[in-house]
Amino acid sequence: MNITRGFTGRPRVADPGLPPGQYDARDTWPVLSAEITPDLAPADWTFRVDGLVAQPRTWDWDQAHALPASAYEGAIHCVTGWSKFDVRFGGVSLDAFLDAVRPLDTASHVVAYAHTGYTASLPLADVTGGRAWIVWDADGEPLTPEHGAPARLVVPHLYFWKSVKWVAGLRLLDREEPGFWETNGYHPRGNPWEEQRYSGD
Ligand SMILES: Nc1nc2c(c(=O)[nH]1)N[C@H]1C(S)=C(S)[C@@H](COP(=O)(O)O)O[C@H]1N2
Ligand SMILES: [Mo]
Repeated sequence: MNITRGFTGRPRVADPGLPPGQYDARDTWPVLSAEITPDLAPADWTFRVDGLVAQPRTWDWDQAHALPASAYEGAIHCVTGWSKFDVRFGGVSLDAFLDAVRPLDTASHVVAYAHTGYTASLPLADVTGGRAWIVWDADGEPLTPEHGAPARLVVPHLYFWKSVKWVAGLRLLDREEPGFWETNGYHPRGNPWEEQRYSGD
């Protein structure tokens, strides 16, 4: 007799992929937005990189899509506790944009900002070296508006509040300039593996 087991997914206990204090959101993808979801068409989307760079630049939708395609497949971790595994985000590596503007040696931090005004602060080193993306697809489909369409930042090795939806640009700075959640007591870096949730963690 054949016994068909239900799909059980990944183990619930002591999952090495799960950072401390996180749980597996499984098939759900919660939406966390401080703003009203904007109605932002690809034709209205632009992405600018400026501040401490040799050559500030703005890309439109077609120009951004002309850069080499790059994908991230793996987990994301929200500071409220959920983690989501095996998400595939398609877009362009942030390195492609940064290489074009040539960051100055004095640049140490970035503020990533949205077309809606939301901001997040990150060390520059966390968005270089193939660890950050501007993405427009999730699991092979265009991002939905509530998840950041037409394009969002994804910095999966940090808590997901750094991954600005409806992303409009990055400003390179020589100091940390706290963004929306960092101003409200959250950690300047936000490494989930070290459980850097709040300032001082
Ligand atoms: N513009 C914008 N980006 C944002 C947020 C936000 O409120 N506004 N929330 C952040 C937080 S706290 C998380 S966990 C993720 C949530 O992304 P999701 O709604 O696609 O799951 O987006 C991040 N990026
Ligand atoms: Mo979050």
